[in-house]
Formats: sequence, C-alpha cells, structure tokens
Amino acid sequence: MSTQKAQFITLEGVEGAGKSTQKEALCRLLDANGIAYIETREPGGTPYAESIRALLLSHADDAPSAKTELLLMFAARAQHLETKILPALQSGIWVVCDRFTDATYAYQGGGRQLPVDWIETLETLVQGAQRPDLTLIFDVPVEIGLARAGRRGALDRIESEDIAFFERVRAMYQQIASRNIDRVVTLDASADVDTVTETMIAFLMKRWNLSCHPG
Ligand code: Z5A
Repeated sequence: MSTQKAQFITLEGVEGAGKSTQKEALCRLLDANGIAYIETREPGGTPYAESIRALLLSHADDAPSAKTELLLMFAARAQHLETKILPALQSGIWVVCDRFTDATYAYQGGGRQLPVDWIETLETLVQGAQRPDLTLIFDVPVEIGLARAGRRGALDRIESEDIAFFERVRAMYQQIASRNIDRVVTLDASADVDTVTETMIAFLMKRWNLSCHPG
C-alpha cells in the first residue's frame, strides 16, 4: 500500500499511440500494489461530460468551429474535474485519466492552430493551479499511429483530420514534454506492446517506490 498523496496521472499521445492499451497495464500495477484509483477519460468521464464528448466527436453537418470545440473541451473538463477528479483526489483515491489539458494544447493549439494564450486562460479559469502529478506521453510516428487506429474501425470527426494536423499535434506534445520535464515523461510507443509496457512499469515502480510487479 502506498503512503504518498493520491496521484493524478494522465496519458497522452497521437491517435493509436497505445494510451488505452497502456492504461490497462498501469491499472494492473496499481491493483498489484493495493492502490485505490479510478479510471477516467477526456473529453468525458461523467454522464454530462460524455454528452459533450458525443457532440464533439460526431460527424455533424454543422461541425463546431475551432473556437467552439475549444470551449466545449473545457466545458466538459470543468464538469469532470469538479464532480469526479477532485473529489477522488481529496479522498485519497488516485486518478488515471486518458487525456487531459495537454491534449487541448496539442489538438486545439497545435492541430487547429488556436492561440496558446487562449488555452492558458481557460486552463487557469477551469483548473486554477490543479495540474496532473505525472503525464505519460506515448510518442509514435503519425503514420504508425494512424495505421493502428484505422485497423480499429470507423474514424470519429477529429480522427478524420489529415496527416499535417497530426504532425502538428505530435510536435506540440514534444514541446510540452521539453517544457515540463518534472511532470512529463515521454515513452517510445513505436515498439511492440509488451516492450512499451515493460519500460513504463519499470519507470513507474521506481518513481513511486512500488515493490509488486503486475506480472
Ligand atoms: N481531444 C482533443 O482534441 N482535445 C482535448 O482536449 C481532448 C481530446 C481531451 C478522443 O480521444 C479525441 O478527442 C481525440 C483527441 C481529442 N481524437 N482524436 N483524433 P480518445 O483518447 O478517446 O481517442 P483516441 O485518441 O482516438 O484514442 P485511440 O485512437 O484509441 O488511441 P490510443 O488509446 O492511444 O490507442 P489504443 O486504443 O491503445 O490502441 C489502438 C490500436 O493499436 C489497438 O488496436 C491496439 O491493440 C493497437 N496497439 C496499441 N499499442 C500498440 C503497439 N505498441 N504496437 C502495435 N499495436 C498497438
């Protein structure tokens, strides 16, 4: 059982980087070490925020403008943070979240090329000083990630963007990593699943001083 404060962990990366796959392995590590946690995701994570997610990802004829998309991401985040993430952390439960505000910098800032200072302003409004304790960025060349995501089935509205969009997303993630070295760790996600998992688990066991390997 860990005695450190409840950790807020986020997983990030371009399409098909393997976040969801590695989130399962991370949760097995927490289980093996008797750590209480919740798993969640963005956009979404609560019923109300999941309704916003459905709006954001659907192929509607009147697709949202980039500014509308940005505001909806933060509307969903405000609900998610206030009603699910913060209550969990305050009661000592760790939070493992598939994407968070770094995705907004990457997709709306990098991909859509919206001004980064708009995102910073909304981040402060919605989150105050709250930031993840640890962010894992799964880095993979865009072509490899898109090929993996494509094998999974139909693409949603944002997944249907072109290669140049996702190259900007990846470049923004790389900038985020280089500017936040205490919080962000980049893992090479182009290797096979087991290799990425083993690298991640070894890093996390050391960082959190855990003794039980998930096996
Ligand atoms: N979005 C945004 O724009 N702004 C924001 O602020 C936020 C989000 C929060 C929904 O995200 C969309 O919202 C997303 C960004 C945007 N859209 N896009 N585009 P999401 O996280 O729910 O959806 P996603 O990014 O599309 O997730 P994903 O494609 O499922 O990626 P993943 O979780 O990284 O991959 P995966 O599901 O673990 O793996 C994909 C496939 O690859 C699967 O068949 C695996 O078995 C396979 N895989 C995984 N790892 C490997 C390795 N290492 N080798 C080979 N194959 C692998």
